[in-house]
Amino acid sequence: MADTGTKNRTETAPKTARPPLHKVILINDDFTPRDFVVRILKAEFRVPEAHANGIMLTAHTKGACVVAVFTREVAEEKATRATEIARDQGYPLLFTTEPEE
Ligand code: TYC
Repeated sequence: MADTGTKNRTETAPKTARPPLHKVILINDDFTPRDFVVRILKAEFRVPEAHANGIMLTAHTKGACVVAVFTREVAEEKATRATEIARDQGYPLLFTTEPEE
C-alpha cells in the first residue's frame, strides 16, 4: 500500500494561534456630557443602555473604564472613530487602546 505518511504521527496539529486582543478604554474628562458618552457607547460599540451607563459612570468615578476587547486593528479603528465623532461635536472625549495581558 502506498505510504501516505500519516501513520505513527507523534506530533499533534499546532493550535490555531489567536490574535492578541486589545482593550478599548474610555477616559474621563470634565467637559463631555454624560448622555453624550452613553450615546457614543451605544452607537459605536453596540453597548446596551444599562451597560453603557455603567461604563460611563465607572470612567467618571475612576478615571477610565474598559469598554470592550477586539483585535488590535478593530480596537484602534473603533477608538479613533469614536474619538473623532466626539471631536466633531466639540468634546474632548478620548478612547485609547492597550494590549490585553
Ligand atoms: N465627567 C463627565 C461629566 O461630569 C462625564 C464623563 C464620563 C466624561 C465619562 C467622559 O469618559 C467619560 N460631565
